[in-house]
Amino acid sequence: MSKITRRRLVLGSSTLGLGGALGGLLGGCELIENGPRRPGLYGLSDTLTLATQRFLLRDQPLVREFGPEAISAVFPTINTTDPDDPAYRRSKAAGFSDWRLPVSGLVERPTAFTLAELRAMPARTQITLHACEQGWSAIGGWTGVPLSHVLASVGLKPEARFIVIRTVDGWWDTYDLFDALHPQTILAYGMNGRDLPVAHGAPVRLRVERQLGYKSLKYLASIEATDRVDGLGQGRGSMVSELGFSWYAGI
Ligand SMILES: Nc1nc2c(c(=O)[nH]1)N[C@H]1C(S)=C(S)[C@@H](COP(=O)(O)O)O[C@H]1N2
Ligand SMILES: [Mo]
Repeated sequence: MSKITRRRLVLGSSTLGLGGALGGLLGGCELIENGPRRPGLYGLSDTLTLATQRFLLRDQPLVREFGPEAISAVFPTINTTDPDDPAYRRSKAAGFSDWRLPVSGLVERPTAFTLAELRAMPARTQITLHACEQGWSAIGGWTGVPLSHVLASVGLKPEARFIVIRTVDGWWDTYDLFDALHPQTILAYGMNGRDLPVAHGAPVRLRVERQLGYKSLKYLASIEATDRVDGLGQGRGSMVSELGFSWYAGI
């Protein structure tokens, strides 16, 4: 697993360099091989931004973690705060005991995990700064299982390059393995020492700490490993990219 990961990182960063920039200039604007695209100058600037960030962060440094005293008294909730979905409402009423998270696609052993199974996996707690593109930020403590652990437990196939995540409220986003396997990328079921509240994405949300808040999807419905994302939707890599946001929202 770690060998494959290293090879991918090297591959990823070399294709992202000059080749990516030139490709962008020539109008190809492919952010990563088989990855999302945006046309024209946006595509070019996406490519340069990602290439720069990936170079600077090539050793996968952790984002800053705070002590418990730094936790914000109020952590805003925005957009969906209680999904209006019959199956979700039923599951919520049952304390999410019937909830399942299918992990499928390019994996050896597709598995639908229960909340109890995720909780039984090695846990990580991190107190981090959440920055929303809408101009607010807050510090919260998140507990969950690293996505890398979940993917290792189902056996990510060598041809997998991206992780597609879909949510109960119809959001979807994609992550390349560089971000998906980052140690602070976790499937969080706890917040500030308690169960993750419904308003913050219960029973399980994603935390992708090195990107803006909109990449940290709430109300996870499924996880899928793929070798390309340029064929999904409009090829922009996520629901919010189709509304004009950048696929890569590194901070
Ligand atoms: N499924 C889903 N995930 C989501 C959203 C959403 O509306 N639905 N909003 C995003 C945005 S823009 C932000 S800033 C954070 C907000 O998380 P919070 O409500 O816990 O503060 O969740 C992100 N993930
Ligand atoms: Mo946000």
